[in-house]
Amino acid sequence: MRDKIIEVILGSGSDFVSGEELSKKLGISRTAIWKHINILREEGYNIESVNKKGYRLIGSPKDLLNPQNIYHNLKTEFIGKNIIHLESVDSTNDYLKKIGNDVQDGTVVISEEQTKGKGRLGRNWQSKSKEGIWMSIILKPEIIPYKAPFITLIAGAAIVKALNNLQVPANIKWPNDIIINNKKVSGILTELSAEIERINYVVVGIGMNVKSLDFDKELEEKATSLYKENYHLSRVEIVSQVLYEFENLYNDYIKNDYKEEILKICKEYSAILNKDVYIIKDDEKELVKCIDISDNGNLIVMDDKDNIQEILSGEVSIRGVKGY
Ligand code: BTX
Repeated sequence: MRDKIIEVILGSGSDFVSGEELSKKLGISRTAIWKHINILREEGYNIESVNKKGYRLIGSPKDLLNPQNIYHNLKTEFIGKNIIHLESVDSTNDYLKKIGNDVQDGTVVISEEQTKGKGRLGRNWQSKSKEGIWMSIILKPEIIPYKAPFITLIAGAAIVKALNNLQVPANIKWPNDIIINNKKVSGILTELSAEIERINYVVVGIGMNVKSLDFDKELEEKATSLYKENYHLSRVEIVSQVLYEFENLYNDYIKNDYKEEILKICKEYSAILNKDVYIIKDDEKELVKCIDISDNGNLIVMDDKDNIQEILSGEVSIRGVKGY
């Protein structure tokens, strides 16, 4: 939609385009136009607006996720030292997996758009152009493969920590969703390439809705974005903070086998601990109470007969009793 707004404004050269005209041409309300114009301004477009005349484009953008902008802000040692920035790709995870053996540890791929963004269990991840952060990190840790799923928890802890540092009250819905106001703002997809005893690489995919104001119908109820929740943050700032927090927690785990801080964050910012949720596996749905997260990162729950179960990430979905 914002591309279309720019197209119409650019097309009128130095003439103003009224809000009414834009609204008619694009089939959305004047309030929606005004919101999109504000986002374009935060992206660096200099758009003049004059009462009773409308809008006119004066200057072009600076808030892009290009590597130079990110390197400038980044305080990490190895993660994000090599960034590949794409305009469009099927999936940043798939892209990185194709070049996985040839790129350095900590390489990050960021795309403005994904045409086949993936969630877990073959699900789809909506990734519209410039609306969010769609990125993947490749890691080459010398650990045994069964320790890799914990990296999803590290990513979740890093994202909530970064967002809370930026004054966004985000929580983790174990194992891989980040939510605000009970709606999903971010998701993590970890994929592994390994042999029996050793890991070739792990790809951690992070999707975060930043500017999206409109979601496809089936997502409207359960998805949100930072802008929709009135947190107007720059994508460059978020990427830098998430990578920084991720590297610290990841080094704790890989170099020092230290998990306490990660588990502490996962518990403190959990959206489901001490709550009743449905555990969904295949076609079965069971109501349980979430009690704890184990040292291995598994979810400990109690069923209606007071039996304690340990749930492994990767095999189930979780639904809140009230809504998402
Ligand atoms: P998930 O399986 O937990 O969530 C997928 C579900 O979330 C979908 O079935 C849909 O209901 C909902 N959904 C789809 N798109 C969005 C969205 N934009 N916002 C909120 N909810 C949505 C979560 O999987 C893991 C997502 C990882 C995405 C990143 S993006 C970079 C990397 N590349 C890639 O292909 N995937 C990862």
